[in-house]
Amino acid sequence: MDFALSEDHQMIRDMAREFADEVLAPQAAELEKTREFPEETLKKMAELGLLTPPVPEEYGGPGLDTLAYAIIGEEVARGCGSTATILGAHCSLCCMPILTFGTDEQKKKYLPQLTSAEKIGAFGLTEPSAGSDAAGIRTKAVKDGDYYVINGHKQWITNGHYAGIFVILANTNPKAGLRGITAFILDRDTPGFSTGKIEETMGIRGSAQTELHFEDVRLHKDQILGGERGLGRGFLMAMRVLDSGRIGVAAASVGIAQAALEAAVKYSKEREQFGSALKGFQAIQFMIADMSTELRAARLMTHYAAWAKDNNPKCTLEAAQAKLYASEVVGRVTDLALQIHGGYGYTKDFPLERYYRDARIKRIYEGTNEIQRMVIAHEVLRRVR
Ligand code: COS
Repeated sequence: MDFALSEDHQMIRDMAREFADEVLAPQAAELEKTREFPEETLKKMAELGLLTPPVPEEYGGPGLDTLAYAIIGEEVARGCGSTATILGAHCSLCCMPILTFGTDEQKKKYLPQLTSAEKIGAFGLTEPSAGSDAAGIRTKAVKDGDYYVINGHKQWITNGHYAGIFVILANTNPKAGLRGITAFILDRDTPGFSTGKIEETMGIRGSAQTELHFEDVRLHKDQILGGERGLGRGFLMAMRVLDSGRIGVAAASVGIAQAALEAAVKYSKEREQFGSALKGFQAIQFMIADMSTELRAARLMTHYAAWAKDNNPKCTLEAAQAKLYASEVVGRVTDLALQIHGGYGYTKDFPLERYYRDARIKRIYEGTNEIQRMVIAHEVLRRVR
């Protein structure tokens, strides 16, 4: 068993790290202050292959494996938590369903626009009545000849305000339960489609979560993800998409935790109290020891889940465990790093309070940690005899 990253993976990490240090970290505080969408940054990321790592070259992506995507996700989040959230919604939740389930025509039409950042992607599942209960979707798609007429609302949709391409879920057959849910691809300029207010969130404020509204939106049957064979398969597609998306959440958690640990170590060497640098106090050393140990475990679990995704047909258990653990670790690590900074950590003069706020969403989105525990228990009870 070799735990070392391959030369290729190291090169990818170094390139992503340099980009995060030079471009993302310096603008992270300003990005959440202005809440201006970082269009230029995303274009640069697209040029470097950082925006859609797993999309094959034939569609304009770099065609990397899931481990490379996790490494990139970590480095991006280490620089800027908001940009990592934008990346996850664009790549994991919009590109990946199109790549995994789309017809050849859909892939050829939509993926090049997404890999080049000509258009940004979003994923519309969550509704007032459907969050943890993903099958509770009320947005309806009623067949009318070759078209489906869509009415309903979505909420908390990351990138929704700026995206040009959406993968959305709607109910095509309410009597069929979760087998009546269908995924569609929607172009932003489709008549009847609009977006609502941007949420005032606690963290990841450089990204935007928005409402989506559908009023008699007519989508041709060719817009069903996967074509007519995709009819009624939307719930299962969403579950698969979320499985791999959760590896991205784990990676971003590791990235924010890494940034917090580095800041705490640096500060502990600079700050003096009682005539000595903080790093000399055992109370501080124990905090650093715990942060570093948990961070290593979270990174290993994330890399393992990425490996599982590339090597097994199903990575539900590995992804849920990585997401659950890494998102809890980033909560503890940012809390301790802030504590080491004392009052300074509580101010906007240091990035700690932003790391702390950005970390909190990780236990909530792409499936709350309570849902992860349900998924994990279900898989363990199924697998262990
Ligand atoms: N991969 C493939 N199939 C899956 C799956 C997965 N990860 N998870 C569930 N399924 C299948 C099940 O095998 C089952 O199929 P059968 O009916 O053939 O047995 C079907 O889907 C229904 O599964 P289940 O009965 O477990 O569905 P539930 O409605 O009870 O809910 C959970 C399942 C809770 C796991 C699901 O609703 C979920 O993940 N919710 C969280 C959604 C979420 O992350 N929301 C955040 C917003 S999206 S960014």
